[in-house]
Amino acid sequence: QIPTEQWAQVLEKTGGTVVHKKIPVPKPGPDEVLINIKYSGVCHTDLHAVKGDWPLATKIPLVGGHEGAGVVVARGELVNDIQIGDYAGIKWLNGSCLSCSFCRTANEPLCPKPDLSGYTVDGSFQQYAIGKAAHVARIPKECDLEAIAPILCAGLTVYKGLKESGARPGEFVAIVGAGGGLGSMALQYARAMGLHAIAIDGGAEKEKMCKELGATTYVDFTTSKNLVEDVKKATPEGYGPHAVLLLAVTEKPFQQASEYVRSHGTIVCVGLPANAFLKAPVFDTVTRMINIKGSYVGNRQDTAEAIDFFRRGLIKAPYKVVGLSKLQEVFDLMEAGKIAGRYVVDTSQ
Ligand code: 8ID
Ligand code: ZN
Repeated sequence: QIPTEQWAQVLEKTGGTVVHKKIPVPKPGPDEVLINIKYSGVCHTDLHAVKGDWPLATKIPLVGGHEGAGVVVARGELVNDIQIGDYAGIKWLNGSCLSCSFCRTANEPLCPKPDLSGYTVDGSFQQYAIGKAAHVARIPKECDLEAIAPILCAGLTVYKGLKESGARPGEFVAIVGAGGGLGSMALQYARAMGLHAIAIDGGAEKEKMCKELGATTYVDFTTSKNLVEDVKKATPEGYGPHAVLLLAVTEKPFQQASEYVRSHGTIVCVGLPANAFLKAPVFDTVTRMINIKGSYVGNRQDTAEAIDFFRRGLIKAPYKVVGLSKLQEVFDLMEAGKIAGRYVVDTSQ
């Protein structure tokens, strides 16, 4: 009962718009599963893929999307640890070689030969998507597929970023871009992990959402007269947050974070603004012992842990559902910075 044709959103030209059209349903290879995608989150990475603003080419034509939640409908002959009818998710890392020294040490996202969903292989903006069985997210049956979709990239990525920050319960973390998709998830994971979160973003709608999600303070980067002071003031003794999670899609906050991070604190870069560079004063970095690092999605264990926080009811970030046919409108809102939280597309519409 798997159809031969399906609806998908297809990018036919880098820098163009996506087209809602019918394409063939793919067939899984021996080590792959075919997932009937019910819902997919829309990540800013999908917009980077459309615009082609990263130093890494996408496949063309491309079906984007890497937060796809659905039901396994077919599997290759080598797959035996996931059953037809199981819930599963397509995440950014669609597959990796599993034999290099990165894969062997649970650093699969660093594999030099990765398959990236919705980037180098077709992703979840279609009704039937393929994933390597080793990598598809295992989703417990009690989870709601609509609500869990954004966990598959946004949730996983910020959970890993918070772990990489080394921040411990009771400490302070600044979330830069807190009103966006990753940011709204970061506020919920931070709270669940016992951290105090300082939210930084712009506008009243995002302020309201951030406070509802558990931020102790909101700093509006569009109106603050002195952002560095405002962030430091929000921490005990004014020494600044122990960690900074940079999720914004502009360069400026990446240059600014070293000015307010606490001495011996850690700046974790996650957002991927085009053509951006990091800059920090060497003197302060040395004498204040500042750590600056990157964090890139998460491995299979991080995925399982991030999903389990959700399963336990600890992660409730707002999202809006629209039909897959409306994807271009979601991209337009995202480009304008007008999305508080996440959009999820319903592939049946
Ligand atoms: O593994 C990774 N490292 C990873 C995984 C997933 C996504 C990285 N990303 C990258 C995306 O490619 C993108 O570059 O993280 C970035 C954020 O993705 P998103 O959360 O999906 O984007 P969004 O929903 O548009 O949110 C961005 C927020 O940043 C705010 C915006 O207002 C928006 O709410 N923002 C900006 I743009 N400039 C800001 C500033 N100067 C700012 N917030 C505070 N200060
Ligand atoms: Zn993503």
